[in-house]
Amino acid sequence: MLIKRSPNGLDVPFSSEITPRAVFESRRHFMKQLAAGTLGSAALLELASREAFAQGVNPKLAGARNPAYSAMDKPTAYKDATSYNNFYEFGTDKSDPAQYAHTLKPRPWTVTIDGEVKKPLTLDLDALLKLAPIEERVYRLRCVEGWSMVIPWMGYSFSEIIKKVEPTGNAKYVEFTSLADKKQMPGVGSRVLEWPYVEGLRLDEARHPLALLTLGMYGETLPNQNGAPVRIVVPWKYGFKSAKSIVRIRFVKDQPRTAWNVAAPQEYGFYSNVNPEVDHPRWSQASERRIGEDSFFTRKRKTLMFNGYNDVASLYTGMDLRKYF
Ligand SMILES: Nc1nc2c(c(=O)[nH]1)N[C@H]1C(S)=C(S)[C@@H](COP(=O)(O)O)O[C@H]1N2
Ligand SMILES: [Mo]
Repeated sequence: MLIKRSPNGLDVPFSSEITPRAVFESRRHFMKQLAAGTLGSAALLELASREAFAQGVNPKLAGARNPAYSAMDKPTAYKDATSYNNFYEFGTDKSDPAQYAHTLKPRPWTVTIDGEVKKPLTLDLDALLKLAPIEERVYRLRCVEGWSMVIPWMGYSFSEIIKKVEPTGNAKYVEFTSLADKKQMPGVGSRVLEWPYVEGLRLDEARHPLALLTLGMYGETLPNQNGAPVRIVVPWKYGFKSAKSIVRIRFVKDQPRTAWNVAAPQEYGFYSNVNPEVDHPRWSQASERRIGEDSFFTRKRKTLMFNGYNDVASLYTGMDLRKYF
C-alpha cells in the first residue's frame, strides 16, 4: 500500500477537536456515559489517563485564534506536549519536567524589563496578561535534536512589550533570563548548563510579529513543564531559543552570552535558525520526527527552511547562514 502525504505536511487541515469547547463537550459526553454506566473498562482507563493530563488542570486562558499566524498542521496531543519536554532546570530526561516541575511556583511572579530602554518596567502576571489582547497561534516547534511538535500557544507579539519600554538607540539585542532557583528547580544544582538559562535575539528579530510572548497553550495558562508562567516562543528557530519561565528581559548593546552557545559554541550558534541545509556537527538537520505520528509507516518529515516561516527571511538578507548558524 502506498501511503501518500505531502513532503512537508502543510496540507493537513487543522483539526478543531483541540479547541477548549470541543474538549469540554467530549469530556461532558464521557461524564454522562460514566454516570450511565455505559463505559467499558478500556474506555474507563482511557478516561483516567486523559484526565490525568487533561486541559483544565491549569486556569483557563481565552484568546481568539490568529489565522494569519497559525499553521494548518494538526496540533500535537496535549498529553504529548506536556510529557515530552526539555527543561533542564528539572533534569535532562524528556520525562523529568512533567515529573518534577510541580515544585515550580508560577504565582506570584514578576518580570523585570530593563537595560537600554527609556521606560524600564517590572510587570506582574496580571499586568502581563492585560498588556495586549491574548491570541491563539498554532506554531510548529522544531527541537535541534530532530523532533517537532505543533502547539496552539496563547499570547501576543513580543513587539507589544518593546513598544511599552521604548528601547534607546543603543539597544541592539534582547536577552531573556529564566528563573534559576534550586529550591524550586532540582536540575539547577547540575552542571549541564550555566545557570540561569539565558537566551537572546537581535532586536529586529524580537520585533518580528511571530516572536510570541507566551502565557498559555491549549486554552489554558502554561503548564509548569512548558515554562510557566511566561516564556518566549520563536517558531523559526530551534526550540532552545524559546526560553521558559522568564524573570528578566534586558535590552543590551552587545550580543548576549546564551546558555547553549556557551556550553557548546561549535554546535549551537547564536542565531540557530531552523535550517535543513546546515547540519549539526553530530547529525543531519534535513528531516524531523513529528511527535505523535511515529509509526512504522510514517516517514520522517522534511525540515523546512526557517521551519516554514519564510516571512522572516528578510531579517537575514546578505548574511551567510552557514557562518551565522
Ligand atoms: N529555561 C529553559 N528554557 C528552555 C529549555 C530549558 O532547558 N530551559 N529547553 C528548550 C528546548 S531545547 C526546547 S526544545 C523547548 C521545549 O519547549 P516545550 O517543552 O514547551 O515543548 O524549550 C526550550 N526552553
Ligand atoms: Mo530543543
